[in-house]
Amino acid sequence: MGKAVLIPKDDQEKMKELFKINQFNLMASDLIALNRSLPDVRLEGCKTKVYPDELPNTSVVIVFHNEAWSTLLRTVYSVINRSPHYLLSEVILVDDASERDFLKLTLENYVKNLEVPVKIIRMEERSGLIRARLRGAAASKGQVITFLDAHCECTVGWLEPLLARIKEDRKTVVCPIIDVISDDTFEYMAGSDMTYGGFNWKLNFRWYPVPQREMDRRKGDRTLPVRTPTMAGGLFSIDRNYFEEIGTYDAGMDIWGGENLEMSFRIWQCGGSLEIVTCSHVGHVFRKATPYTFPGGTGHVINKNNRRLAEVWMDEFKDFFYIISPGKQF
Ligand code: LR7
Ligand code: MN
Repeated sequence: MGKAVLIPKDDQEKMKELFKINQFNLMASDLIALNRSLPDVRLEGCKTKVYPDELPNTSVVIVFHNEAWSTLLRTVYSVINRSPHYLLSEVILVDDASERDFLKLTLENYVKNLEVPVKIIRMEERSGLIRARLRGAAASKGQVITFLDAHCECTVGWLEPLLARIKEDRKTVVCPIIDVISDDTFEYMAGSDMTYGGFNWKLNFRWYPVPQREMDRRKGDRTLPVRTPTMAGGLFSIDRNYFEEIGTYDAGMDIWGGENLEMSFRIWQCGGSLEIVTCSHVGHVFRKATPYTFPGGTGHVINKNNRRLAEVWMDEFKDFFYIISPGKQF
């Protein structure tokens, strides 16, 4: 039921060692069932909503680099066990040149036995999450593409409200509420429907309180989707054709960072809108540090991605970015 795992005193040294591998408590994660149960954290008004039978189906694309076995498989199980199968076209795992043995043949053999087709695609070299997602999207067949990080857990009823909103308006790109899975105990904690996405002038994604005007527009009904300026980036569904119409991602972005705001600005500036569908809840393991290497250096990679974002979508507002991050011009 998403309860915290507490590690006995005697194992704490070992636990700390294992923490370094993924920057989360791997020992705790490995102790939890791959198909653990979770509480239903939805607003009461969401539990009785009825969605159309004829919803578009989706491919779920999950990219990973050196992900842990238990978090990756728990993500996959939560998708398979909590989605109506007629709405799931397939799950696509894109391996961004991981170096861990268990993610090779062992993984391939394991997913063959799952109830939904799971396809594994391997990047020839480390490409970063943006190009890995593009590869997954290109190989997918569903009418909608749903992206998830490799350490998520979908809760009951997560998928239908996302697909129903896209059916209503194919240019609406939708995110679930992102619940928090503790990096320390793997406890599942409901996220808030009162925060949405913004950014600061360093071009970092930030959460902000949903403004009153957005509450008024929904006449106070918190079960209705929230229009959000930006998204965190890892968890969203988009109509395949609309994704292609707006030019997909910027394939020139490397490794990690920037693509979340880039996609947000792209959507709003290409006739679409971005929403948080508050009846859909998906958990994510939030980490305090990054576990992997950034070829070329962390700062350099993120700055390069952010400059591309600023130059392409921000017109004269890019100056605010360059003022606050001096010395980062081309
Ligand atoms: O080189 C890489 N190759 C990869 O395949 C680096 C990462 N990845 C994979 C990785 O294994 C993971 O599955 O990409 C996915 C995202 O990487 P994380 O988990 O390190 O990212 P994050 O959760 O710290 O960061 C958020 O911002 C990123 C900016 O590039 C991405 O948009 C992430 O998807 C995004 N995660 C979320 O939105 C979850 C909520 C976090 C918040 C706020
Ligand atoms: Mn993540």
